[in-house]
Amino acid sequence: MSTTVPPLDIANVQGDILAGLPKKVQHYLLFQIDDDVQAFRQRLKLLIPLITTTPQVQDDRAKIAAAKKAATEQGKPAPLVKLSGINISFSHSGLVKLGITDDLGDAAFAKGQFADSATLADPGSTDANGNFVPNWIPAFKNPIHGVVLVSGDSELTVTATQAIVNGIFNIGAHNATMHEVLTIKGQVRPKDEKGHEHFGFLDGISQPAVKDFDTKPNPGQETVRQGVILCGRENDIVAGSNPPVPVVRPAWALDGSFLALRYLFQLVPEFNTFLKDNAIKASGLTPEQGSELLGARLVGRWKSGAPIDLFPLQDNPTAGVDAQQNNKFRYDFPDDPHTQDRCPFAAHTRKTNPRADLEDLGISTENRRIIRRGVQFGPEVTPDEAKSGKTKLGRGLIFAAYQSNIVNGFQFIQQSWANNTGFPIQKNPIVPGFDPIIGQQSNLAPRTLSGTDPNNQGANLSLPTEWVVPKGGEYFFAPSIPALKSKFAL
Ligand code: N7H
Repeated sequence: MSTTVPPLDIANVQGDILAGLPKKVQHYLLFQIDDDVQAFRQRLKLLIPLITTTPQVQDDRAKIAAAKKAATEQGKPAPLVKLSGINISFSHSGLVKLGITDDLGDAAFAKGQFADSATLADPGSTDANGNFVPNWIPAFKNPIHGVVLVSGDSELTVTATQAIVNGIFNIGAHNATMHEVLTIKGQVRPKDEKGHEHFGFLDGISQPAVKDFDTKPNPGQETVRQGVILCGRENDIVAGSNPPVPVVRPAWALDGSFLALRYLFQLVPEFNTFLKDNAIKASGLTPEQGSELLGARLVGRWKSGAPIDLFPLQDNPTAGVDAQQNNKFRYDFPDDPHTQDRCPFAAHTRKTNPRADLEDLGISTENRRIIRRGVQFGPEVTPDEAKSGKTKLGRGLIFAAYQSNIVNGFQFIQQSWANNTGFPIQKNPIVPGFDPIIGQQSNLAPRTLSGTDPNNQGANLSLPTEWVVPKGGEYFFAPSIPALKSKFAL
């Protein structure tokens, strides 16, 4: 890619990346391109005007905010603003199918997530030919060429919008240009659980701010240079290069971003039973409070979103939802430098964004940051599941994260941080252990982590089950609008 790039025009960037498609419901239409590739490319041309760009998302968000404000002034509940969004991304096998052979400069993307599943330590086994096969559902074991994201305020809106997409590509008709491998249907959880993932924790609180786009970062929110998320921009660098070397990419990759998609099931009743059976015992804590505290120490935040580095013993729901407070921490309190008194080293948020644990060693985490979108799928836990402690219905998180480099971002976080018992580094003699939420081993052997009991930090807690179960995924590239026009469509 040329070293002189024009300033960022956000109208070129698909809306989900920097701004996040607003959604109550989101469908991920995973597709294969049919053999008449030219016909597909002609049809893609018709889709491009419907793709939601970043300024359009900003407009939609402004409409939602205005409706909310007007309703509050009238003492009414905020109405649902009818809107929908569309984005599209392609996998490496999709590019090959389209005859696009340029090397996009990302080894994980080129390999595809199925082949990468052993690196991620997804549970699985070795087949007769000595190849690792993850325990994924069949749909993800065959090539997926791309994904269309369709989002909106309701199932009705999204289904209607998806029908338009289906019509453009003639899906299901005799002259189809693509076919559906699987549509994963996600939806935000109901009522008070809105914004909370299925274990019950408020999610999506900590995102990096992007330089010159998110111009008013919240206290504690780190700003990353644009090239950490967008290909071809400042600080889009080769994995592990020091001094940093810009990645060589084709010119058309500018302002695209890689999407790591994961279909993650969650064993919620089993997780809750574990918290109940292993409640932290301390004077003044009821068993319920002890299990809430254990949950908070596994995640790094209370269910309300309040970070335990700031509120180690008691939840603070007001701070949990307050963007002025809920990221104002670095795991480096002066009275508590680099210990796990307040937060276990292996807590999910500390593993996946260790803040001062690395920065105080002079190691920047900027190129490890990802922007997480994604949404919950599946029903609420039924009374029967809650009573038996056994999952009977599938539910979880459609994890979707953007970055300019999967090797630097998602893959590194999963492999070298979450699954690495020695991370965060230099905590001798303490071995932090696995990220209890997403840390994994392909043989499903029990995992341990330290520091969960604030009164007995040397003790290791053994985790008998992996409560997050990967059942599929793929790496995609979300091209810029100009690239879609010039390189992908006819
Ligand atoms: Fe995580 N959870 O409910 O426990 N995550 N995550 N995640 N996650 C975060 O800070 C969760 C997953 C990150 O900057 C919160 O926004 C669950 C994967 C990163 O402080 C909660 C699943 C990867 C952060 C959860 C899951 C990550 C983060 C706190 C799977 C990457 C920001 C809310 C089902 C490999 C950390 C917040 C920071 C936060 C949960 C998956 C990464 C509650 C249930 C696969 C970078």
